[in-house]
Amino acid sequence: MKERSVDKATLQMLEKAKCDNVCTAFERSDMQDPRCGFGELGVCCQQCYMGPCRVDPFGKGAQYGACGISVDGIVARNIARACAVGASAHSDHGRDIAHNLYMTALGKTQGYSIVDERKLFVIAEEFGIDTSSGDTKKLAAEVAHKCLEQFGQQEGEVLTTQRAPEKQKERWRKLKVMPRGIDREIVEMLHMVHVGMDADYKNTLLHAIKAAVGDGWGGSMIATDLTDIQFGSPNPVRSKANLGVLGENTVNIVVHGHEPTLSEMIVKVARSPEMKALAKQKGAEDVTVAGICCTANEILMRQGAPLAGNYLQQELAIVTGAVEAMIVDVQCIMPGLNQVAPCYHTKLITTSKKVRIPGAIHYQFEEERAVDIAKKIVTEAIENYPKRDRKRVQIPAESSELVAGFTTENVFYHLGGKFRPSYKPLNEGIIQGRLRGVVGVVGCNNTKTVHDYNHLTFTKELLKHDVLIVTTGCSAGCLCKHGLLDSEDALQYCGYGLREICEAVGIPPVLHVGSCVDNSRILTACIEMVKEGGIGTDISQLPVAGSAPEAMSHKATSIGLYVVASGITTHFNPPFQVHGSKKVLDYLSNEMEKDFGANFIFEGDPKKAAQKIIAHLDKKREALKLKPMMYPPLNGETEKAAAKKQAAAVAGN
Ligand code: NFS
Repeated sequence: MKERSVDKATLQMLEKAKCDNVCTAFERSDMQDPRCGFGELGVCCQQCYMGPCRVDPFGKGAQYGACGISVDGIVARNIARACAVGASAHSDHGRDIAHNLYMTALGKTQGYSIVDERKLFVIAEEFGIDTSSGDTKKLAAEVAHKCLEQFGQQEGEVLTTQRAPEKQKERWRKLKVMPRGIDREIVEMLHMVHVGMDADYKNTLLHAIKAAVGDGWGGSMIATDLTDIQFGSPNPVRSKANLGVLGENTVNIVVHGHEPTLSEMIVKVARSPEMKALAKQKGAEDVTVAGICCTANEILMRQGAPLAGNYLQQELAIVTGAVEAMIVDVQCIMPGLNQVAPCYHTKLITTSKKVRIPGAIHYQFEEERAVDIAKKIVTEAIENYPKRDRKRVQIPAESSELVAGFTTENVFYHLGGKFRPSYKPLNEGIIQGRLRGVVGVVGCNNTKTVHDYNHLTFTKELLKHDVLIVTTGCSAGCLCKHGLLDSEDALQYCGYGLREICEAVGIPPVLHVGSCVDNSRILTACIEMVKEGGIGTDISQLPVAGSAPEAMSHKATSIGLYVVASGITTHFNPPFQVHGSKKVLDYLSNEMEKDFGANFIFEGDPKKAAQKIIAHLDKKREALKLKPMMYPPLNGETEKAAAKKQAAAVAGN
């Protein structure tokens, strides 16, 4: 049988699914094999009803679509459309958060407050808003309004892009990829991929980048900042991850999706004495609220709520037979949940007007009635508890300890005084050769790779080579589950230099910085590294890189494009459907470096990918004339042998 996952809990639940006669994404994906080769190469065009057209990749048959579009145009347009869809999803999330904050400031929501006033003031000042009144609500309204304006802005530059280092901005202006407004660039992108529009692959790709920059430095950045303001900036917090966090004797509520507005409220309501009492009345010991996908990351970062699993585990959480309700909002929600939930007692509840699933119960979320709706949902889950069929319950034992909750502001906070984080320990570590660099490992799961294998293998390889990891999204979910966010346990995987830094600063070697919109924290952390000095005057000079080793969603396309356009070389796998066009492939994997100082690495083998990223970091170190690495990489030896080698290396230094 095909290898499915490296996660024991996942394998156990896949076995159970088989016994229970439940079909999951793993089997549905198999049923799609063999995949269409034209589609895989990106050479199938469906932009008009003369199509679908496809180009013969072997150069024998048709070389153009019916309208005359070339293969390069087709491949670029497909990527650009995917990017526009992904950027719109992230940015619409940002808009909803801004709307919630605005309504809260006007006193029109139920149960919300403004938690991080300090960040509100910092951002208000950055936006040039007069803060002298000290009136939190007034300032929140102005900040939220300013952010909402960025979506529809027609001219100028998106406000938050101004945070980028000068060189980066100059580059974007020169290439005309500086976004004017967040929505504006997405709409223009969609216009450009209409039949009979842009046929120049490079022009198409550059506009896709413009829309993507509007996402990363606009919509996503706004989502992060305003979520921090409204729900509180995260702080290091201990929790647990994997399906083992579900309770044998507790009411289990799984929240899944992305926007924290409803899930924050569900956590709050579920922890209330009223709901705990109701749970006891129904025979349960307590109520457990655990998350899947990025909702998990949001409530983990701020509330310490446990993470039940990542993208490919959403159906498997239900297969445990122990979930009373799965509540979903937006994005990455498999429609297949409605085939799995009826096999058990689980209630599937949709809450967004943008997401309805046939067969699911729909309780539409409205911020004006947020507490009431959350109470209704939690009550419904608790009342479902007596219907749990004990004979069909099997909860995997797996759950790992972790520390999450890192941000650009707090990661080196205690070293830099109360108001200013200092990136000195990080930059110094890199300069002295203790740390090779920093790599962001992010993104989804994909049935085309063995679940979690790429995230884990890639990350472990980098840790051995003294690379500090920052993580978000379902990648973070994976790394949490496998103990890499445990500040003590994870050190066994680290090279000596990285280990020293982690021990001195008191952080795990893999820093969880949040959900996928929080990739914006990785950008702002890079700004701080540039500001601190000594390792380059532009992000593209820093010894940093990115990777999405199991990418799946169109949001990942947008993320990949804005990260590379920000000067961060990025490994992306499975690759964009790009291999049908040599020119598009060459632009993304080589030429982009001339324009943006970074490029894509499309590599399927996670070990080889890690080696390529290490070579990239070393190239950056060399260009900066940094000292050679202080210690040799950890080479699969035991901890004792490693300690010996470390001592020898220190003695020889
Ligand atoms: Ni990111 Fe989050 Fe996960 Fe992928 Fe989906 S949850 S926004 S898209 S699958 S990491």
